[in-house]
Amino acid sequence: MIRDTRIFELINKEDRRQIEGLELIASENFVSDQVMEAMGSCLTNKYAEGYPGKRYYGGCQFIDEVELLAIERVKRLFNAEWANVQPHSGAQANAAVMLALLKPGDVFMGLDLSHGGHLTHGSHVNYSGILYKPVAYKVNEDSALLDYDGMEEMAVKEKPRLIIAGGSAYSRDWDYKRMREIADKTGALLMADIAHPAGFIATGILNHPFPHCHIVTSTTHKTLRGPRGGVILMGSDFVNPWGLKTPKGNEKMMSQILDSAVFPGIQGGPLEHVIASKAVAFQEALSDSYREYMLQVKSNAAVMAGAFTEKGYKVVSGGTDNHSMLVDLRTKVPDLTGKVVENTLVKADITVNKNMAPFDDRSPFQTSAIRLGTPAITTRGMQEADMVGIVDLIDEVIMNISDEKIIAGVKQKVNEMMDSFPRYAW
Ligand code: DSN
Repeated sequence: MIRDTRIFELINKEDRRQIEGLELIASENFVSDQVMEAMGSCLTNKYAEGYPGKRYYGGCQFIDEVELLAIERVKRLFNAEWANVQPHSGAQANAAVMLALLKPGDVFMGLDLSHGGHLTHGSHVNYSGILYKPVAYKVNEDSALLDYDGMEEMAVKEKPRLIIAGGSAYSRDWDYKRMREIADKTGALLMADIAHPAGFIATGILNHPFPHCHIVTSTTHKTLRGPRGGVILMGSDFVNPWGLKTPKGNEKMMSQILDSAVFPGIQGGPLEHVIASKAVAFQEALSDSYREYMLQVKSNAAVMAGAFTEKGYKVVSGGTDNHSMLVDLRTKVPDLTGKVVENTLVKADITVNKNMAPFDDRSPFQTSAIRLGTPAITTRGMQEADMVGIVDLIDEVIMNISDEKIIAGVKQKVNEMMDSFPRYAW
């Protein structure tokens, strides 16, 4: 066989980029060797359409055990009564829930994308906004905190079938209890998309969506530190009190309706190598050391947000409860866009992403803010004192945005610093 040198050359380059750089994208992390090993295993060769014990292919005896282990572990991790570990991603998990709960044209509510929501929570360019009728609740203009009163008013008026809690750029905790009250008052179902704070929820550091949310979706690769993928979970609401039906018209348990929505509803064969890798990550997340890691992620983020504030930047909502923060550039450097800052930081081997600030006057392609997070650098062993140095380096780049010499100097400092923090040190 001819070795595909080109692809492996590119993989090696990406490997170096990850090792030498400062990874501050809030949704990224570094998996353990065993998570990686399971993902790169022979399980990728196996077709297993269906569910354990009910497959459309022979030879699934070991695959079944793997999937059952993943289900059992994730249920334990989140105190769930039911789980589906097959969604290929968080977007797929959300698509399956919507297919199960909504009919085309049904109204649902999610957090406005430009206020920290997610594409799959009703963006007009996403299936969620194309097939269904989204209405978006927002954050308060002054505090940048969720406006629960506004959400309630909107729910009473719009009568959504589904309300989604969760987002991609909201650094505060969620009041699931209040949202369930709103959902109950207006006859809606409540789903939490915990893709970002999943690790905090699993370890009891932030509010738990159960028993308040009917359904929970998550990715497995952000704070949870597993392979790229998604899950759907349910607490004790799986008995289908709403009379929802499968596409064949059968009224079944919610768990059966959601299973059918994942397969055959929106997916074919599950990625069993990824499911095995998820199982490994869930086991790791059940350990005491993972809880210590999550506490360090939170503490690092708080110190980083404080350091940005010290330097005269506006941190949206004044800080963070979780692993992420939005830095609004308009107070300190009003002429610089998130796009320019993101691109310039890349030259210094510092990776962040441009992000809209709530009530942003710039487009999503330019933006007035950058989003940063601490999960990946905490996995590399960085602590509070390192956060102050990182903010100094970011500020040096931003304040010298056109000075290639200074930016090259920062890159060298970043590379030297990261040399002391091995990627797989744990
Ligand atoms: N969840 C998004 C992020 O936070 O980066 C990607 O979909």
